[in-house]
Amino acid sequence: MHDDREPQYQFETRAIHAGQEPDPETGAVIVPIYQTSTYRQEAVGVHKGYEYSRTGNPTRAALETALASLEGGAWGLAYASGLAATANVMYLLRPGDHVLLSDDAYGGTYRLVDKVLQPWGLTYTQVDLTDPARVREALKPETKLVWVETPTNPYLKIAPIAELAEVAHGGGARLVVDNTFASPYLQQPLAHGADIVLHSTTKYIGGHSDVVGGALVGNDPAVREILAFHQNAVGAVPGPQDCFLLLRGLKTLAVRMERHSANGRAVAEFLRGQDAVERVYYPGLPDDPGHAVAARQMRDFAGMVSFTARGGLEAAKRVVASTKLFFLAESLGGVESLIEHPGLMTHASLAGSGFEIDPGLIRLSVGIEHVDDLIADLRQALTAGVLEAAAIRD
Ligand code: P1T
Repeated sequence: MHDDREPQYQFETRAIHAGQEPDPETGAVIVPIYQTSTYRQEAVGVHKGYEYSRTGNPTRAALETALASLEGGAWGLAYASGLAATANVMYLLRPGDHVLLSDDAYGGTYRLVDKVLQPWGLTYTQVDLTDPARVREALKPETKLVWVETPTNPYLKIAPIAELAEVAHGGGARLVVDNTFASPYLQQPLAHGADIVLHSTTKYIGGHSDVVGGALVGNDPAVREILAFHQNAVGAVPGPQDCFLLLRGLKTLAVRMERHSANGRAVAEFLRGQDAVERVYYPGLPDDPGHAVAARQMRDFAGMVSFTARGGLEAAKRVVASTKLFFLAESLGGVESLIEHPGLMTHASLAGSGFEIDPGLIRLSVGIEHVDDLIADLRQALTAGVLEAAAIRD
């Protein structure tokens, strides 16, 4: 739970200290990896607060406290993946309930709702969540959740969190904000009225592409009680080694996000000046449609940049195969730069949904390498990719 001693400290300090007191037994300054499945009891029910590691583990508890502190929430819960966290929220729903989902949502979130929960009795509507009026129109009496990513994956659209919270609450629904693309350093949705914040901690929070994890943070103790019950009852919990890696990642989150944001902006500006590029999506560009709202609710704009290559699918496939520093890979938010083709990779599950991704779209996760090297890599890949595609067409 949230540690009342921490709020006086700034984000950077809490990232290093919240929930991470030196080990009382040994003085170790880093929270140990409590690699244990169970805990000895003095007598039945007499113990030090831990019974079994699915229910609770001290390394996980430290991570949960730190995440709650960084999102400004009263509680945090950690999961084995972002989708495990998503599923855990969905267990709040019952057959017949309705969810409003972004028209631009992570493919795996869409797949869970469409392929797993819909057959089980959930209904959903996809809507442009950047426009609160559209959301108000789409609300039904049985709408229980409004599920928003901001920035969205992969078009980096920006939804106004405070306005959406008002609309959702007016309709008797909860607002869940997937904050994966911003990180708690850049955006804290609870402060704008969100009920639950979700993270794929696999991404910026872990920051080093070496762990898969998820998290939920909120304020309402009644919601925590149900979700913690689900966390234990369903069992998709992270192991202590993964929690250790996430705590380690958290300590440098602030400085990493500063560099991701600076590099992301420089890459977006570079791309915008290229003939081989048709359109750039980056909320940090002053003329981006989401810029004004993003500037209001985010500290900076992170390192995710999407763009369409001139020449459509063929050009995009060649560009993503031509970078050397940007690895062609799914996922995002690590220190190393990645490039991918959302239509064929991360969002392939949208095929047939009516919300398919533009086949010319390329998504970058701009890392924290030197920005000159990153731009040089993109320059050569664009030249190679778009020329090759043009040669094939001619
Ligand atoms: O991969 P997992 O930790 O289960 O998280 C799922 C998830 C949830 N929300 C958002 C916004 C995400 O981007 C993801 C995972 N996304 C990718 C793997 C990707 O490359 O987009």
